[in-house]
Amino acid sequence: MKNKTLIERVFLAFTALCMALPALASYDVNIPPPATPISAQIYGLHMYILWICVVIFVIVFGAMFYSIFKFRKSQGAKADVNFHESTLIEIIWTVIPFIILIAIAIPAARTVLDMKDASHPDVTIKVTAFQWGWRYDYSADDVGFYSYMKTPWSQIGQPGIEATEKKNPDYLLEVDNEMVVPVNKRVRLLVTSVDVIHGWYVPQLGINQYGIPGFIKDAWFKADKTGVFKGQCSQICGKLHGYMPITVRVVSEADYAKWLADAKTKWSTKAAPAAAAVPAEDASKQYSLDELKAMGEKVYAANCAACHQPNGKGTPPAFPPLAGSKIVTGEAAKQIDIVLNGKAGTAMQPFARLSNTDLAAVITYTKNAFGNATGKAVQPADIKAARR
Ligand code: HEC
Ligand SMILES: [Cu+2]
Repeated sequence: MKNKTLIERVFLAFTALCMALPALASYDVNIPPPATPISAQIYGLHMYILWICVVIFVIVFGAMFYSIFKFRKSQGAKADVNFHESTLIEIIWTVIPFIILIAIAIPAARTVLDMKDASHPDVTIKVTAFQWGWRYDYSADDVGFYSYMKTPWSQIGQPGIEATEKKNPDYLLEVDNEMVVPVNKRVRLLVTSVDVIHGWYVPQLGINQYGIPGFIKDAWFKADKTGVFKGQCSQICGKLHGYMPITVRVVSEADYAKWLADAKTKWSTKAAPAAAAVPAEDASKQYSLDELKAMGEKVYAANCAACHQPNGKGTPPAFPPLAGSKIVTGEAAKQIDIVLNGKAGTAMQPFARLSNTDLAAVITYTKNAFGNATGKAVQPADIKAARR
């Protein structure tokens, strides 16, 4: 390195940069293409202000480098021009930035006002954030459902547990139940939270709205093309903040009607919540302890491990361990009650949406895993009997 000339060094740096470029190729440089008039406005503002910055940059740095180069000491330049306390210059450098700021403030204010005008919605969806997922309520249609990340832990891994599966293309951005909305309709979101502050953020729809416990904030969008738009929680909301993705599917009006009809059969909020979502199954079937344990392990990994951990040790005090838990090792009725109905005011939500078989399996699994050796099984019929 010692005897390299400046040219050689520049050449080396340039070569190294070129070699790094292919790694960058999979990243987009700009913000994603807008899908709503508001996000188009935001995109336009972003480009407009970027160009203002570019012009300022070129002028300021141009003048600076020109001066440094042209009037350098070795060329005999002397710092003998004094414009200290020049009224003219002070007026110029106050007025020009003032004009630039006004030129930015006017379109920015217009966009903010448009963003906040959630009036005359065609569809209203209540968005409830929680640790860690989302609930979408289409209240006018009596439809409500949860939306969770679908990426399995086997692709993510855990501290001390290696990921065993290859990552999907939509790794960490895939959800089980998408928010579905019709194209070219005004969709109003009422965003809130039941625990800590979350952020419902879908860049292409131009929305980044806090969900704040005890408050309802609104936001709106009108997608002008069909497609799938993805986002994530934008507020650091705790341990699994990175695992609460958002997917919005914009479909034609006909497809929306079809989806809504189907959603009403699956996720009606009019029917008793426990009875609403139970998948078809034979609840009178008897399983062996081993069958239940094997099925339950999968149900546990998909639904419970995020909070109670794959090893059942939880993360106390937020999430209690199931290993050695009195409720888990004790009589089945109490345990069925908390898993089926949840515990109000805590992150332990009702799991009534799972089938009787899945619930029997996961309860049996936790009774016989993590060192809990009860040897006891719970059958689907027990769950069915316990449903309110
Ligand atoms: C979003 C986080 C979360 C998920 C997912 C979750 N739990 Fe819980 N669970 C909790 C919290 C928090 C509590 C403590 C509630 C309380 O304060 O009593 C709890 C408590 C429990 C208890 C009582 C434990 C005790 O000793 O008090 C059982 C049993 C239980 N959960 C089972 C399950 C099962 C089975 C699943 C999966 C079907 C599951 N949980 C999924 C958060 C969760
Ligand atoms: Cu969050």
